[in-house]
Amino acid sequence: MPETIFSHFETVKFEGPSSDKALAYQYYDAERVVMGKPLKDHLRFAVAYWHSLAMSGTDPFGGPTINRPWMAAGDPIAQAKVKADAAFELFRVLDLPFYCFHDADMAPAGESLADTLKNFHTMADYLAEKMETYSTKLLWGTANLFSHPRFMAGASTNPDPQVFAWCAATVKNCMDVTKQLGGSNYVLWGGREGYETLLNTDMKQELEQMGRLLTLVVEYKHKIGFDGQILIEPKPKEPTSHQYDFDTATVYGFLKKFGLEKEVRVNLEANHATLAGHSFEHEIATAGALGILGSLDINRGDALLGWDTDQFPNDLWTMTMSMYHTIKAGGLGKGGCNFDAKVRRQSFTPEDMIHAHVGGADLCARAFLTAAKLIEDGKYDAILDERYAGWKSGHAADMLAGKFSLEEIEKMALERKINPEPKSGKQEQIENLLARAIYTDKI
Ligand code: XLS
Ligand code: CA
Ligand code: CA
Repeated sequence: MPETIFSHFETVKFEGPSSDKALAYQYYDAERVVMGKPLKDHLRFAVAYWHSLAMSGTDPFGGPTINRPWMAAGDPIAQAKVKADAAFELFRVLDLPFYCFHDADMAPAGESLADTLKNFHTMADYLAEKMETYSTKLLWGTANLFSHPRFMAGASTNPDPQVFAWCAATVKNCMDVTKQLGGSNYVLWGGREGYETLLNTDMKQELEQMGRLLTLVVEYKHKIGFDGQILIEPKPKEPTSHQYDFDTATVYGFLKKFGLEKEVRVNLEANHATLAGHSFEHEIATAGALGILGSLDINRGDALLGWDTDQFPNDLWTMTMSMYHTIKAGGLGKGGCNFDAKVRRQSFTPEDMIHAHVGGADLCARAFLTAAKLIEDGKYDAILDERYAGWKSGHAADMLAGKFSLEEIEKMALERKINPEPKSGKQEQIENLLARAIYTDKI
C-alpha cells in the first residue's frame, strides 16, 4: 500500500459521549440498531472527493492554501493515482461507508473529448481496484459540466448544440463508470443550467434542451440496467444568477412537464436550501410531500454571508428537524448523507480534514438518534395528529377524497350552520418539547 498523507492516522472509532478523545466518534455508533437497522444504514455517510481531495483553498481574493502532494506538477495520471491512494486512506481513517465523485475530481482532462474519456476510464479502473482492497462504496457519481470554459453559456442548455453533445457523451460515460463502480445513485447538478441575463436567453428553448438530456439519461439508465436512482440537485443561484433547478418545488414542476416525476428524485443540499430562502427541513419536507426525496448533501452556509460556503454542519436543531422530516419521508433508501462540505482555507492540514468529518458525522448521528426517539416517543406526532384529526373521518374525509362538489359543500356548510372556532397552533409548546428532546434528554 503506497504511503499517503493520511496513512499515519488511526481509524476513528466510536467511543461514546464520555470520550475526551478529539478524533473519536461520540454519537456515530455505526452498528447501533435504531428503528430496525444499524445507524450506518440509515445515514449512509459519504465523503466528497472534490472538497476533500481536489479543493485547494482558493477564493476570489487569494490562491491555494491547501497544497497536497498530487497538486504538484507531474504526469497527470500518476498524480491522479496518488490522489486516489490518499482518498481511500482518508475513507479508511474516517470509517464512513461511501464516497462521491465528479469525473473531473478523479481524472485529469485530456486534449480532446476522446482523451478525456480515456483518462476517466483509466482512473475508473484504478478506483475499481482500490475498492477491492477497501470497504468504501460509491454513493453517487456525477459529471462536472460547469468548470471548463466550454460550459460558460450552459451545459445541456447551451445555445451551441456541440456543447450539448459533449455533455451527453460525458454523462453517458459517467453513468457507465457509476454502474461499473456499483454506485447507488447518479446525480445531475446543473451548475451552468441557468442564465445571467434574459437579454440573450431563449428560456423555452433551453428548458427543452435540459428536458431532452434528462429524458436521455433516464432512457440510458434503463438500457444499461443501472438500478440506482437518478437525482437532480436543486440550487437557486451561483454560478448563474437564475438557475433553472431553483428548489425542490421548481424541479418537481420541471419533472412533471417532461413526465419524469416517477423516474427522478432530488439530492438536497442544506446550503442550497438556504440560498433559496428556505430551511433544509423545508426542502426535505417538500420532497417528502411530493414523493421525490432521494439523497442529502450535508453542509451549512454562513447566515451572515449570502453564498455557498459549503461548511461542515454544526446546527443541532436544524439537523434534528431535517432528520425528522427525512424519516417521515420514508428515509433515504438508496440515498445517503454526503458531506458536500469543505474545510476553511486556513485549515490546510490533513488532520483538519479528519476533525471536520468527525464533527459532521457526530452531529448528524446525534440528530438522527434524537429524531428517531421523538418519533418513537410519539408526543410530538400526537400534537400534529390532533391538529388534523378533523380530516380523518366522515364528511371531511369524503370532502378531501373529492366526493362532493363545491355546491354540495356549500349546502352542507349552510345546513350544519358551521362556525369554525380558532384553535391554538401551540408553537411555543412544540418548541419547548423539541428543545428538551434536542438539548436535554439523553439519547
Ligand atoms: C455545487 C454542488 C455540487 C454538486 C455536485 O454547489 O453542490 O458540488 O453537489 O455537482
Ligand atoms: Ca451539492
Ligand atoms: Ca454547494
